[in-house]
Amino acid sequence: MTIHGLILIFELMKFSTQELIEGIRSGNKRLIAKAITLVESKKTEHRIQAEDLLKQIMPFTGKSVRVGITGVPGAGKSTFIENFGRLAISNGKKVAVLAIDPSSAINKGSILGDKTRMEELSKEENAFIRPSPSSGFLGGVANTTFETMMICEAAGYDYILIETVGVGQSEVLVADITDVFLFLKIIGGGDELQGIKRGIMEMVDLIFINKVDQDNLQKAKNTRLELKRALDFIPPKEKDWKIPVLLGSALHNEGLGEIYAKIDEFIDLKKKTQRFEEVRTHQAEKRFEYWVQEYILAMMKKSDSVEEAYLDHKKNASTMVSNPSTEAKLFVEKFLSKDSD
Ligand SMILES: Nc1nc2c(ncn2[C@@H]2O[C@H](COP(=O)(O)OP(=O)(O)OP(=O)(O)O)[C@@H](O)[C@H]2O)c(=O)[nH]1
Ligand SMILES: [Mg+2]
Repeated sequence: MTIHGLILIFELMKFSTQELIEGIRSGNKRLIAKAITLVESKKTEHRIQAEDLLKQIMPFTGKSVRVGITGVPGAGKSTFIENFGRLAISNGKKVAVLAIDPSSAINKGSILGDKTRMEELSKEENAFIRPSPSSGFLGGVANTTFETMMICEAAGYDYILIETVGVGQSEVLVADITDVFLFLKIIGGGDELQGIKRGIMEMVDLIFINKVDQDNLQKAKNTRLELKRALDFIPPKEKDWKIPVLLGSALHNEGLGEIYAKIDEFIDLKKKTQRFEEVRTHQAEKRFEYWVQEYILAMMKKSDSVEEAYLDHKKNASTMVSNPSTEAKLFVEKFLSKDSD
């Protein structure tokens, strides 16, 4: 075991589940951070404690507004979160900031710490920022972020702001754990570069064109017009909600009040139409289904012969000896079909 691993175990052993829960409930940031470290750990004994802790805090979760924020690198997501977070705090709210970074799972090391510095926000008593990268596989990253979010909710945070970091799957993962999905766009750069693919547009609830000032106001308005035209071809995600395209500057604190009001309006609408609960239920079911598959596979692979067969079938699929779906079916049927027992 590495020194870091030993320190982690020692650090976590110092706190009982009950102490951590009391710490979370009383808003003790040090203990909140410890609890998050616990749910992030992959060690079996930590996992057992984490699951016990999560079970006990579940009744206190669910009351926050979960906001996902996406946009190309440099679009201003962190700057937006810093100033939006401060605005929410000035309105009497508590704000937690998390990041989801599937690329750190793939490349291991991550520069997430740098990317989520948010100096002003971090000084606020009513803000909690968790920059630590999640490691593991793609679904696991989203799961860790979800469990971290549960801890923040039990600690009484009203807004959970989740920044997508890295490219690829992060939008889908964030959309699957949030209530409102905000897309930060910058002028120019071309639609392809800005990831305005249909897939992303279908997930978006609000668009903020960032870095708008007097010099580029006209260009920003043109961009808005183009976006609105593009949106006309996208089937509406929520009935009665026309995706707002707002202009402003995250850095200079312009337009953030409008976004704040729009998020409120959107959440109100979703609650009124029962969509709020409906979507959260669907998200939870999807997570459950995902984990059923993960655990079945993990349990099965505990047997050497199954692991061996798994690798054989996987190889047939990866070397294109056979169709991947066929190989998966053959593998599962070998061990789970009725005649195998
Ligand atoms: N002029 C101007 N600059 C901005 C604005 N918002 C952000 N920036 C600048 O744009 C740069 C990138 O901002 P970040 O907030 O780090 O962007 P990000 O989207 O979080 O970037 P990644 O985390 O790397 O994906 C920084 O230098 C910001 O100061 C704005 O409204 N106007
Ligand atoms: Mg950032």
